[in-house]
Amino acid sequence: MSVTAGRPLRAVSLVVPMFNEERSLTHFLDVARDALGRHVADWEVVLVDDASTDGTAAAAGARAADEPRIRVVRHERNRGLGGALKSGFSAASKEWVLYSDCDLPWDLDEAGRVFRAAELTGADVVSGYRHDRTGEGPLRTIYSFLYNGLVQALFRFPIRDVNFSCKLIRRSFLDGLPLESEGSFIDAELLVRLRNRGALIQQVGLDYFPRTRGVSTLSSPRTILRILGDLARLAPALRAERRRFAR
Ligand SMILES: Nc1nc2c(ncn2[C@@H]2O[C@H](COP(=O)(O)OP(=O)(O)OP(=O)(O)O)[C@@H](O)[C@H]2O)c(=O)[nH]1
Ligand SMILES: [Mg+2]
Repeated sequence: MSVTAGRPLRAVSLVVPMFNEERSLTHFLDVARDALGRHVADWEVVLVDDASTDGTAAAAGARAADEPRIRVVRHERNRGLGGALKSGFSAASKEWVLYSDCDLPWDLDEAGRVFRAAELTGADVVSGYRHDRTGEGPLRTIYSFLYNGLVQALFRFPIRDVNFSCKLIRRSFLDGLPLESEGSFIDAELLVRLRNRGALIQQVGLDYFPRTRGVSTLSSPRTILRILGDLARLAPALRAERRRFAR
């Protein structure tokens, strides 16, 4: 692959948070292996099983036994999306970390475009956004719109789709990055802290496919309340951090 700026991404860790994904996992890994094989020279998949209660652990273990590039990190108790991502980031060993969900909300073959955006622009972070998110249903579309607006206003940050699970991050920016959220505020905290530290962030539009396998677990009122709690708790520190790094 030749590029006009930067250099082709050579090594990528794909980090995948999972809770009760036995019905999605096999298909996800088949798609991921093909896509990564096409677009990067050196890859691994880090599956984070957040104390699933179905057959996820067994299915993940079986695939890892067959394919040394697939690794499994297991939590003894359910921590939430933030807890899982932090474990996955710590376990990831490659130069770039791509985070995505197990229910394939975007075609992983599009990772080629995501990698290319980093190569062309020299970005440290590429964050995907949904061209059209109305497939989530009207209520969640409204929640997403309000949440994105809140994060944009509070942190003066023109990010289009905070919670979409397509984020490519240069590993050196993750090393030593303090991340506190254990729940779904992690996406906002992660992006804001990276921006505060001067990471160059590019955004790439993607087609969005609502879940077709397994059950939805992150759209509950409990998840939303946890996001708002973390937002209230962490916003002052995140805003102060921005001013500190700007000096
Ligand atoms: N670590 C962790 N991950 C979870 C938890 N619940 C869901 N996930 C994972 O987070 C990703 C997104 O979860 P989804 O249930 O698809 O949430 P969503 O994308 O907001 O909603 P739908 O796509 O409509 O189901 C998937 O890979 C899940 O397996 C959890 O309690 N802990
Ligand atoms: Mg989903």
